[in-house]
Amino acid sequence: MSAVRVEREDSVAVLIIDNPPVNAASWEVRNGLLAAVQSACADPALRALVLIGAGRSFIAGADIREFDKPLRDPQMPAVIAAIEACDKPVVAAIHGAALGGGFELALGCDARIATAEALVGLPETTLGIIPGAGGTQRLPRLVGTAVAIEMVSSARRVKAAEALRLGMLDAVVEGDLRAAAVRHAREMASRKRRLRDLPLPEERAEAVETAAANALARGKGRAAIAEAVAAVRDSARLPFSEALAKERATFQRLRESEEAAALRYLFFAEREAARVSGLEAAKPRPVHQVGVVGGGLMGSGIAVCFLDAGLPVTLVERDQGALDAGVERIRAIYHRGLQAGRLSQEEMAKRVACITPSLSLAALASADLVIEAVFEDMAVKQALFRDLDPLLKQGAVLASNTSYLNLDRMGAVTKRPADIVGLHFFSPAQVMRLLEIVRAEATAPDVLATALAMGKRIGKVSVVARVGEGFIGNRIYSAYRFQCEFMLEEGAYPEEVDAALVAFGFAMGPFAVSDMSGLDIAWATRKRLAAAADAATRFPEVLNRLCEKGRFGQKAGAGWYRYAQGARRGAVDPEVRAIVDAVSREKKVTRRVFTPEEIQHRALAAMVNEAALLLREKIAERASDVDLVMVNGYGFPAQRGGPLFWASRRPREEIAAALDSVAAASGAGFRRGDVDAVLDGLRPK
Ligand code: 3H9
Repeated sequence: MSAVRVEREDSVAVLIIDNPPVNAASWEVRNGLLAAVQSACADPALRALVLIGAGRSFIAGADIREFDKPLRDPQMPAVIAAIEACDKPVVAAIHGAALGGGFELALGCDARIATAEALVGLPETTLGIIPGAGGTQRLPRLVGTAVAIEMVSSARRVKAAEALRLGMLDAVVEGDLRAAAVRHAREMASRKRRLRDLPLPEERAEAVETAAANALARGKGRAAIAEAVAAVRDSARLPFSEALAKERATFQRLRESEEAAALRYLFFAEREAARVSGLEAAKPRPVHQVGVVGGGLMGSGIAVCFLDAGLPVTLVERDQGALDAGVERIRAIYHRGLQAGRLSQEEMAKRVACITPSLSLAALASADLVIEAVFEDMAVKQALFRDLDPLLKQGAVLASNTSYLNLDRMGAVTKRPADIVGLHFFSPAQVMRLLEIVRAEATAPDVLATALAMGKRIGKVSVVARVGEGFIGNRIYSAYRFQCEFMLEEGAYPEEVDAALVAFGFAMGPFAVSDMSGLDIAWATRKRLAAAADAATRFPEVLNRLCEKGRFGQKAGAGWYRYAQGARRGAVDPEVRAIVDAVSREKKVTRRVFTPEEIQHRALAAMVNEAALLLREKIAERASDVDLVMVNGYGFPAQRGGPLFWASRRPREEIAAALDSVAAASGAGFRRGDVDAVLDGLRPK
């Protein structure tokens, strides 16, 4: 079947784009559109055209799967040129998504009308590219340069009501979109309204400068943002055709970049992660009410995730003080949103009204999903599960937010181990995109399916892991941390390691992160692990020495760095250097200088090796799941695609050499993963 078919309504041709599931603008779509537009334009019996999508959207954008190879003609700009050359008005009828090339096609039409639930926007920068079919030139002619800069650089998806207010749409309609579009097309008679012919709206130069400066500050280090800002600004600096050609050339250049390849990989990795083996026939259980036990930082953030998705939340705490503090934390989160203009007073009141605070676990009797976010201790969690078991209704899903502990042991104290699942949120839960869903031995398929459906509903990137110390993320992060600390013993200093990893693209280095989260937690975990480990396993030493001196990080005013009262940025501390030097001496290591590149390769190779082990142990299902976890939960730079994607783009010998150094530093207990086999699966064919 053709991707574009034409139906006639008297003198109006309706071009229906039909390329399930989201009408991506593949070659078939572009080719079909071009032929249909040209033929309708040449038909003297026709007076106007309507473009509309079949299924659930208009056009979700270019077909990203085509981006790894040179694009085949006709391209979207040729389709738009044909629409502009046609002397009959063309109306875009938008429902669902009109994003990227889809919205650019709509901008190439003479009018845009949409349903109230439609979403429009130019999200290209999230894929490391800029719009390539005139979006950066036509959008400013409707909304002004400042707003266009904000939209293109933030990749924001705009709801119909706002799009109408801003002038991106001509009308928002209730009821039958197609009928309304045909009517609109008829009413246009033969009037054309090409956006390329419109002047840019008047605006203050200052507003444009501010928008550009904000966009560049937020998009620091991301090539696509700077290019997108420059392209939008060209709309005021260059003749239309020249700016259009320049935009296209930039789009093509960026499309071929490593950064764009990495971001495309992550786009598909997110969708792939939802396909979990063994769930083919599983149907999620309905969830209408959620319970959260524990109103601390984590619990309150988790509650906000569900409140934001329109689900009522019962929040349970042990005593009135803690309960009040939990509710207050939720209010504070919303208050910050209110101040930043992210939500209205009315919306805030509505969400807060959906919280039911309670001091009794019995208040969770009607909840469909209960998540515990209490102290990270097996005995505490088991006691809670024991108490909850007889109170929850049959079929309720009981989730733990544990980040390390063995979920099988938690489930074992209940009569409903099949209903137990891990929902590991990252702090702050309402902000971080990652959700590690942990599948215990006994977790029922429909319980796992429920967790995945919930993850999607609250807008998280969900990745399923099996039970194992630290699941996917914390286990890899811990291997990385160990390696960074081994490098200290061999000659590096914390600030050198941090600087090298920030230069790689991490927002913060591992030691700055450790100071922020607190060294005492890692210390306790290591003591527990060391007690169970064999003699061959090597543990780094410096952290222990710091903790023995009470240097627990920022909260203590000292950790890997020294902190002035209330400061969040630490200063290099000679005492830390002295401790590091002393540990090297005790271990009889001759200290040597590390280059930033060597630090990066060692630290990342440790991640890669641990990932290969996780895949062998089947704790992670696929390589791209691991990359998703590290990018969305641990600050790994998205433009590098994740540790495994990054390594798959480096020379084999380089990775092998880095792995040898990791092995040498890690001692006799080191286990090597099948790194090459894993990377082979990711290397470009
Ligand atoms: C662009 O347009 C550049 C231009 O400027 C260049 C000049 C023309 N391509 O997300 P879902 C697949 S760049 C190929 O689960 P939802 C997706 O992989 C593009 N495939 O559904 C999945 O496949 P599968 C700018 C695509 O309802 C299936 O469709 N546009 C594309 O949760 C369902 O997807 C964007 O960045 C695509 N463009 O969300 C928008 N899009 O079933 C990207 C989706 O095999 N898309 N697929 O796993 C989205 O944001 C969401 O898909 C959307 C629907 C909101 C539309």
